[in-house]
Amino acid sequence: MSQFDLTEEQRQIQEMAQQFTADAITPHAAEWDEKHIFPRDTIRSAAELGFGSIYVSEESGGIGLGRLEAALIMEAMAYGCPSTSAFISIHNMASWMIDRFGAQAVKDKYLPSMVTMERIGSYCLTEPGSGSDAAALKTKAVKDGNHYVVTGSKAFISGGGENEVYVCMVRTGVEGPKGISCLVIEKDMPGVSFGANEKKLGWHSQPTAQVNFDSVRVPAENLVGGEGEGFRIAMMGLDGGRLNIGACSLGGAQRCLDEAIAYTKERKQFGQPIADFQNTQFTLADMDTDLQAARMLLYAAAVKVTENAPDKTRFAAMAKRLATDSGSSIVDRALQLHGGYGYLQDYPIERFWRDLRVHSILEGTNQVMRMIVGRELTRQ
Ligand code: FAD
Ligand code: 2MC
Repeated sequence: MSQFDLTEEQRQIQEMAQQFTADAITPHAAEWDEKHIFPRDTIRSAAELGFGSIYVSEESGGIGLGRLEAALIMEAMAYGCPSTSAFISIHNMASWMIDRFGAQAVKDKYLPSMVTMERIGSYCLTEPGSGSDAAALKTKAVKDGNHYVVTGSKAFISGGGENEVYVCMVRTGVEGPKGISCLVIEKDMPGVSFGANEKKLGWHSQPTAQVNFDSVRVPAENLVGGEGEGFRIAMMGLDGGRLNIGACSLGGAQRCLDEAIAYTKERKQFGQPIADFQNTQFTLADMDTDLQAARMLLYAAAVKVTENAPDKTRFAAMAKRLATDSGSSIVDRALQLHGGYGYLQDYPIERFWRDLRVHSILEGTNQVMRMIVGRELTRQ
């Protein structure tokens, strides 16, 4: 085995995720997209394989794997449906934050049902007035005896209205990142309400909605980490989340590359398969090169996050930026190679084109990724 190969165990994990995707995701993904079906049963089956708690520790009931293994699983599931894979990634991020930073009481309360995905977790950072400038968030949590009283709104929440558990970044102190804490809020707590399901370009297999808190009384034991630690916890969650979003772009791009190879070998124009034109071969060659390069960087970044390397955040940001930009560009080229048919729902390309577009925006826009990298490179 060379230094750059996956281990035997990693290959087995990858193959298991590929098999699950072929059986349970790929045959249904177009229908989920078209009819906006949220596939809760399939998501639960993914959890039976441990995919709801990939890097939750074994002590807490998770499967305790590293971030490269998580990326392999997300990439494999995204080959069938990037939207569903990314949804499961967000749940993993929220669960990990509770496991890694929560006291035993909050872990005991939420993790057993989150590991099985009987209860699904959302990650709530963005607000109507604060997206990229996440540390400007305003949702307030005021201590009142053994409770926090929470008031405010979270925007664009994946799983909003469907999920049971909301891992929320709230303000308990001063302005800026140091006044932010992380609090677990339940769907059914009095004062929690949801906006309408947003109408989106893609990601149709999962809901996105605003989450509103009107004087919600949350037990103080639901605090994850200490007061004022929420921003750092949120950012550490995103180091892994960004890898997974990048991996979802890789999986989607690989699928579209495979579809493009098959299609261009089949489709004939000017009396020959379009795969025989040099333009087609050069396009396919560049698509594969871009995909492999992005994959290598992402796998390297994943190992750095697992090992808590000092440059892990920069690498996760670079990998997310490259994998999501390359992924969308690869899918766009696959669509072009399909000609007019690529634009039709009869072929899967247009769904991947729509689903991958948002990966350059969420979990930090690709401009924010460049900001993270650039700041670190020029730090004194
Ligand atoms: P803005 O921050 O207003 O940015 C607008 C533009 O300005 C962007 O191009 C941005 O790159 C650019 N910009 C901003 N600041 C700078 C700067 N300093 N330098 C250069 N350019 C800059 N959030 C959650 O918390 N949880 C979720 O589950 C979640 N799910 C989502 C699901 C979907 C489908 C979508 C679309 C979003 C989701 N989000 C979620 C929110 C997402 O993280 C934000 O949309 C994203 O972080 C960008 O914030 P914004 O939309 O407010 O854009
Ligand atoms: N790990 C650990 N600590 C971190 C960290 C990380 N990855 N990133 C920042 N911190 C710490 C940082 O060290 C600092 O602490 P200290 O003051 O003790 O040194 C503190 O957090 C504040 O950091 P910054 O000074 O860098 O904070 P700033 O306000 O400048 O913002 C920025 C940083 C722009 C990177 C952050 O606001 C950001 O990531 N914005 C994008 C928001 C985002 O990604 N949203 C995604 C929402 S989730 C989603 O979309 C889903 C689909 C789920």
